[in-house]
Amino acid sequence: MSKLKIYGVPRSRAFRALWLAKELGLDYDNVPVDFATGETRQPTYLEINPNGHVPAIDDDGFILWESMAINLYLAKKYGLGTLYPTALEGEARTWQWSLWGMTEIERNVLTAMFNRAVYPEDKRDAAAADAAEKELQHPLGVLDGAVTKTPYLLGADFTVADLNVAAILSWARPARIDFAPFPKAADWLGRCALRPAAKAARELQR
Ligand SMILES: N[C@@H](CCC(=O)N[C@@H](CS)C(=O)NCC(=O)O)C(=O)O
Repeated sequence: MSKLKIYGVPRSRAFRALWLAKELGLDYDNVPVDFATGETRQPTYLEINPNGHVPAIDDDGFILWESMAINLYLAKKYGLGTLYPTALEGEARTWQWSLWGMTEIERNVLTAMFNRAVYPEDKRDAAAADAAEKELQHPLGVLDGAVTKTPYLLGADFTVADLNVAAILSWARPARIDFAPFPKAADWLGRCALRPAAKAARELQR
């Protein structure tokens, strides 16, 4: 049995898997494949993920890519009954929120972040960032409503559904998304981000 490998530098979407690995107390090796140097497009890495993206994992010979698939797999395998629900409905809700994060939130948070914090100042498009933030108003309202009813997305306890959405929204701070209209979502995001495993994963980004 070989140790779990998580491919991708911690400042990439590999952060999501690293945070989860820390929540689950997994013994893993982080292979710091860097998206910024073209390493993700090298033939050796393309054998792991033909898309040329990180993260990917190698779990004792089982190779998997796509950050949400990775987290759902790891949580179900190593956190069933804790971070991953046992009931079919809870599992479906976990998929719902994870897919929602990817389809309703991720692109617009990234657009805002790139145009407010990442691109060189002369390449930033303030209008694109503002439009992306505007698009986020409705889904962030949905999130706010969900965590008004219960402390976490699936109920009383933190699960991988929270982790997956909160990891995507970890870009909201550099993206300077205004959470004032969404106080419950802001509080929920703060609680997720303050978890020791989240802090430990952020430490890896330094
Ligand atoms: N949908 C994919 C997106 C992965 C992705 O685009 N990763 C970026 C880093 S955060 C990457 O590897 N970029 C390098 C490249 O495309 O060459 C996932 O969630 O895993």
